Amino acid sequence: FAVSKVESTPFDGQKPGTSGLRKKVKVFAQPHYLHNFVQSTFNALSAEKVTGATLVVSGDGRYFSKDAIQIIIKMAAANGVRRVWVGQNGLLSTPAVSAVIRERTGHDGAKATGAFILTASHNPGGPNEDFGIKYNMENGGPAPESITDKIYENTKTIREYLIAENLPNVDITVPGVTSFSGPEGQFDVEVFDSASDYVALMKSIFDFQSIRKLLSSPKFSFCYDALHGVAGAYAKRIFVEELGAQESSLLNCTPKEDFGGGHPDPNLTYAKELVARMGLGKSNTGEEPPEFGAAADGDADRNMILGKRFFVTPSDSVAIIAANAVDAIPYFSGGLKGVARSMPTSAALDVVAKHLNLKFFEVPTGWKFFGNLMDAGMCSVCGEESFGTGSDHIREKDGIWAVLAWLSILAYKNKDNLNGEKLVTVEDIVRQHWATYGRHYYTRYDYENVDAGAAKELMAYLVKLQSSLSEVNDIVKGVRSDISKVVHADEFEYKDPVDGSVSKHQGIRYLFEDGSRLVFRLSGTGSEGATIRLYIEQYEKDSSKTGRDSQEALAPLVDVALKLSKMQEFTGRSAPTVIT
Ligand code: VG1
Ligand code: CO
Repeated sequence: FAVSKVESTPFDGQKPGTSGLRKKVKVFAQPHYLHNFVQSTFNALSAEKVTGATLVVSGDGRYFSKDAIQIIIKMAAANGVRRVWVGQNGLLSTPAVSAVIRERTGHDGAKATGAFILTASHNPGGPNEDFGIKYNMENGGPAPESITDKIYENTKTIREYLIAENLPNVDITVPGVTSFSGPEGQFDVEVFDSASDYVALMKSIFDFQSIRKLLSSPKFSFCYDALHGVAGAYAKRIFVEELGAQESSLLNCTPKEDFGGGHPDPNLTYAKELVARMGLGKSNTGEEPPEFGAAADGDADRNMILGKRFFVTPSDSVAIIAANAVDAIPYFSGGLKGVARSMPTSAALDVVAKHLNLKFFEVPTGWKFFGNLMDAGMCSVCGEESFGTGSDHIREKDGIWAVLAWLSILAYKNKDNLNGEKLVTVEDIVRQHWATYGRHYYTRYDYENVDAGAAKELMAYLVKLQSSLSEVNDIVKGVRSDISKVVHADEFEYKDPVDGSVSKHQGIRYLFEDGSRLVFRLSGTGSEGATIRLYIEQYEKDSSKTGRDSQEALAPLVDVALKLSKMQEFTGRSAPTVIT
């Protein structure tokens, strides 16, 4: 093949957000748009990460992925990359990409040093919906801010990119190696099975034998909804082939370019079919729900865990996994190195860390901040309120891992009980946890697609307000006299304990005397307008009061949050788009 230099001019707004660059397909499909971003990424990396390197390129299979993969292959070849690895049909979940970077050895002994992951995660897909791209590093984790800032700077000044225009399209539907020869030598594209490296890793972490036993118990029943995302490519292999679950326990497990027209976001609003099957919400199916249900997002890094007629908040989920990991999961049998959560995630994990005397970290939103801690051996289990849970087995959150973790806990709690009267259920485990550690009532209000200017004004107002506690408390008292005092408010700032880098403006926090918290931040993953997220949390230690309905328990605090932020005044919205 030959290398062409193509002239180009910068596009506005190619700044990677919380998790890469996400835009409408129509934006990505413009001539040069994807090319500029990919070249800007190559230019942001050190030379040895490009020249002669091995890169992974794949994603959740959403619309435009196939075109994007061919473009990136041609640009990689032109930039001197030695090998590109592609999951069969271009499919690799985000956690599987992380695993492939860390674990896989190529047919010729090569190891990968980075990846382009093609996904917009939980955002809808299709010609009129979203596409996304992000770069992951040698450790298998998202590029740190130092790199994403550089990429953004490069996108603002780019004048040309390199591409092997006459390189033929590679057939990515069949595993195998295709070799080409270019001006600098050989270039290979290796297509491989999307699941095998990831499945092997899961088998090395969990006791599949005991999970298999649980799943085969007549008293246990299981259901998994991939929402037509890439998790489907793993669910069949792991849950059915390895663990013996019934094929009929899998919902929407055929990956689709448009996620069947749905919103591949595993929460009570969007995972409608699963929610109904689990006996939650209004659309009860009338049948006896399964004991356990779970869902994933488009790229399979998120998870929602449900019991029969019971929802586990993600903040509780990570705390419960941390509390049980050493007993229930062989990978952790030597103990946990530490635990971490993102700032808006509830403090349920903090309480576990204190009880178990574990190192604890609070980081800004987004998985990239956990990676440094893990690389330094300071953190084993971590999570976010946004349905993200994971561990140091890779450097991304991991949806299927979380399900296997819960199945392991259930298997452990029931190990002598599989023929007994009644199984210990998901709900039992959560209620037991609350009884021991107290309960963090928690909810998140999302105001999606708000006018960007209005959202900025609201945030600026809150930043200003935050500096005067007396003013804040006057407002709080005026709304509800039965709410405790705000004792601290700030804009969250994080200093990475490993490399000392500082991340500012990570959300505004109002901390109350009784441990309650209100957090406001702007989303960094949307593709249109702005999304305001309001996180509301209240701690209840008294075990006689941990069984309330959470929306009801939090109503007074919600009231305070909405008035404090003048939400309706700024946004014109009387209600959030989504409540989780
Ligand atoms: C959201 C979540 C955040 C998560 C991020 C990426 O970001 O709040 O916790 O890490 O999505 O998840 P934001 O900036 O919109 O609040 V995924 O599954 O979209 O890669
Ligand atoms: Co995701």
